[in-house]
Amino acid sequence: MAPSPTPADKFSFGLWTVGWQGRDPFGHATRDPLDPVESVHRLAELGAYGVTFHDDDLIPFGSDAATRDAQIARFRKALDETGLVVPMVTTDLFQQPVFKDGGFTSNDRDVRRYALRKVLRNVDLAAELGAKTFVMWGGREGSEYDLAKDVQAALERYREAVDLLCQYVIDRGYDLRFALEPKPNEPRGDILLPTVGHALAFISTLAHPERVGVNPEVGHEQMAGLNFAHGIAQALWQGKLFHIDLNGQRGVKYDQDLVFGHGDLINAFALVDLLEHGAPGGGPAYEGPRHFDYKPSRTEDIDGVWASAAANMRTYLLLKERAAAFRADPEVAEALAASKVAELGVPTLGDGEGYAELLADTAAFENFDVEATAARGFGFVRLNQLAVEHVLGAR
Ligand code: GLT
Ligand code: MN
Ligand code: MN
Repeated sequence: MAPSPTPADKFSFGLWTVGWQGRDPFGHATRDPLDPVESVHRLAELGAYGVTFHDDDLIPFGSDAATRDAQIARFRKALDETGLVVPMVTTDLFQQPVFKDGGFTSNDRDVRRYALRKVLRNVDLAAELGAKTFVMWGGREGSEYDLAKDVQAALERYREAVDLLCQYVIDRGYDLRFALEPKPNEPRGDILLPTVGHALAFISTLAHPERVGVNPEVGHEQMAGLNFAHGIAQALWQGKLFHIDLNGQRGVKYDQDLVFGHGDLINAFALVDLLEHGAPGGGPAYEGPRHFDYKPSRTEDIDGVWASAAANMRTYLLLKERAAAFRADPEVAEALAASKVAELGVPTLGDGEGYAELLADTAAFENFDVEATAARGFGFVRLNQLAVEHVLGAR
């Protein structure tokens, strides 16, 4: 039985995803522009619950106030007609030539002030539409030439910007949190806050760290050769997974933004298992929107766009089904136990034990059978094969 998405699944899409016209550095657009109102209706028909956007996706950059208001009103009407919500809004500080050296971290101070004003206005719109998360992808915050960018000063300016935005939402009483989206490179040669780990470390320096989390994207971590499920696990463990961008990527190369699962499928399976069930040791599951940030390939026509949007949700639901079957399989339970996966959830020290008790425990060292323990296998390969067989529908 093919699972079909419903709003309860909390699937959301960016307007810039289905709306991507296929323009790339080597070729012109292959598809016509999509009206955001049309996208809202089609996404709702497909079973999505939410739609997200950059200010400039909805309101063309440079629009006058009347055009802006009219466009927002049309969009709101489509939301009301379909019941779609706007769980997240994001900011475009990368497309316009003025941001060629970044927004918050441009060497040009006037650009930084302009960027902040643009974002503040968009934060108001996000709050007005009921968004709970404001994503910031700093794709232009970076450099190509090491000597042209004082990275420490850039990080100071980044922090200054995020602190100001946090203060603004606090003073306005908005129920809105920020999520930083890491990416290692592209469009800049090197982007600041290139991975989940860098972003988490940066957040710990902020004036209001509780207001700021991460929005990791599958392909962005994989572009750096990193394990996405590991990054997500750490973000969850630190209470920082405010939002997520699901898509597919095949290895260390340009940002592919493929359909979810069309890259590393086994890692996607582990990811869905983690998001849905939390960690085996009791770590939290993910409650937020399942947001797809993909690009319908340039080879597809408009029917292919909607087929690819549906494919993201279907793949997620299939993996969710497979993950539930994996968890319910007695042989998997046995393999997990043999691999001692749950044992990692047991604290290394006993209740009330400190180093004095550990030093006094001869079983821990003097009488510990190093050779016998070293000779025992963990059985991880058997466990992984069971996962592969569940993914393939062989069990
Ligand atoms: C841009 C980028 C995405 C980000 C968007 C949010 S912008 O499309 O490629 O990964 O999530 O700003
Ligand atoms: Mn991407
Ligand atoms: Mn993204």
